[in-house]
Amino acid sequence: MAEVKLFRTWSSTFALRIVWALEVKGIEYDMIYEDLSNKSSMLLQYNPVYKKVPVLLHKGKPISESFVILEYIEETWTSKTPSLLPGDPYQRAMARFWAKFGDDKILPLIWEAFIKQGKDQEEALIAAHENLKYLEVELRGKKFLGGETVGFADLTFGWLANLVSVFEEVAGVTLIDHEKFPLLLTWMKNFMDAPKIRETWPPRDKLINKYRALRETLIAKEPK
Ligand SMILES: N[C@@H](CCC(=O)N[C@@H](CS)C(=O)NCC(=O)O)C(=O)O
Repeated sequence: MAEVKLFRTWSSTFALRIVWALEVKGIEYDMIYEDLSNKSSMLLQYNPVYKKVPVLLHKGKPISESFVILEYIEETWTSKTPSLLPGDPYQRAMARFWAKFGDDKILPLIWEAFIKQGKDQEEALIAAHENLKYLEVELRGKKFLGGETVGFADLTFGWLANLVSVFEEVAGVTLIDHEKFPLLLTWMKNFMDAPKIRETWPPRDKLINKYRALRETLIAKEPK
């Protein structure tokens, strides 16, 4: 039995955070692909609280929630480089702060802007842009949020680098404007070009089909 197993789906960006961390650090692992419409008894056993992917199984012990798993990887494989978190406690706190900010204040708004139409979509976009401005400022003078190499916060924002253009194509709107967010756009490119990132993304046409179907379903359910 492999020492490390990752329960994921083909498209979960939360699970991709863990794929990237394991890949950039060169930690060997097996992947177990879940079908979330028919969750395996193993997933339910290992993550009874949330019943979600990702779950990392290390020496038979399960860990869930992507931020928690990233920290576990960092603390367990201490000799594996690059470090995801900096040595300085304040900088570590900042990396965690930006990661949490992304999941609390950016991800839900970009999602809303993707699945809504008309006024609701416009409002979500305005709110998303207000928050993205903080990220734009944070990226001044930096290649990655983690400095010269991809770090904890970069991995948690990784979904932006690829999914934004998928969402833009499906919804037919510009989510991230090149003029307003030049540093963020450069970060997206740097992230995609970083070792192990591009090749681990699911195929674009498959993502387009998945998110097109999902958006159509969600819009059809909206009250008219
Ligand atoms: N906060 C969780 C979110 C994980 C999550 O939402 N996973 C989704 C797939 S992208 C899932 O497993 N959903 C199954 C469900 O909600 O039943 C994390 O960071 O790991």
